[in-house]
Amino acid sequence: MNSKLSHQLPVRISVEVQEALHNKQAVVALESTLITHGLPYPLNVETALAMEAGVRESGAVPATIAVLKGEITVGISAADVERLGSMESGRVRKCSRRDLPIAVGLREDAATTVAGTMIAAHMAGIEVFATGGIGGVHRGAPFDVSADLIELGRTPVAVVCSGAKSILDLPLTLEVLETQGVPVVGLGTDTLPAFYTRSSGLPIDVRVETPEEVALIIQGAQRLQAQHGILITVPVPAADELDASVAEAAIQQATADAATQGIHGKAVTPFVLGRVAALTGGESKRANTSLLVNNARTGGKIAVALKALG
Ligand code: PSU
Ligand code: MN
Repeated sequence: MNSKLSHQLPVRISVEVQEALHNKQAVVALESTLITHGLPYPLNVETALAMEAGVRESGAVPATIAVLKGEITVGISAADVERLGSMESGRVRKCSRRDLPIAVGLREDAATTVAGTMIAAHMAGIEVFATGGIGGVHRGAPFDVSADLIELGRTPVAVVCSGAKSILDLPLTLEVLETQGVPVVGLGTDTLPAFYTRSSGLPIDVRVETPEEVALIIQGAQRLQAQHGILITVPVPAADELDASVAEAAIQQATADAATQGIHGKAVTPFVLGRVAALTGGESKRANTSLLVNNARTGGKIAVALKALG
């Protein structure tokens, strides 16, 4: 039922996504680490499916990406979203660039991060990808730089997100994006959104007001044959924003807990996300799901506008 991208690449594209790409329809990639490591079950599955519906509302086709039995799969089924989402997160490999050969080689079921999803989206010919927050430079551990930032510097996909959680060092994260040559665009904002809250107060490269203007910037990169990504930031809808002091207190507590418990490497982000969710309860979940669905819808509008430019 799925068809292979080529005889060489271990990439499968669903029939719906293949047809959309073939017919030059707008397609939006969605990641799977937020399903396996970012949100608790069953909220993760509900949110992933609501994001797919959000992309469709804007007239685009969603392509949720994961590794299934060692094949990078672009456009996984709702049954696979449910299966991955209900697995214990410790049992699913979180795949950034360096993890993909392991998951593919050992024929694993695995989730793709922002970096992993960008790689797969680009292989499939998808130009726009929507998610919640990207990885960045960790607070107090400036050598822990997410591979997401490096991938943005080397893979031409536009990533729609609500900035990054302030579990990260946001000023250093912006510095690395600059070094990597990644434009940071604000759709309706002139500062970097801080995930739960609409603004970090940190200025970014440009503010635009419409998906059409974002599409023009993506087209600009394509005309330049740029080999890097673009970060499109969209603040959480105002009604669902978390109180900044509540978010900050939870983040400080969660970061301190990670340090005392000796959590490091790729386990840091999932640990801190889980602690923050536990400490802030329902409010953070509402902000989180609201911005995810809003970003999916916005990604759909941008992808449609990009196709309209021809
Ligand atoms: N930030 C969030 N939610 C998430 C992630 C980040 O608010 O689910 C996930 C994304 O998949 C991202 C990854 O690519 O964590 C970054 O992990 P690391 O810091 O290990 O690079
Ligand atoms: Mn990290």
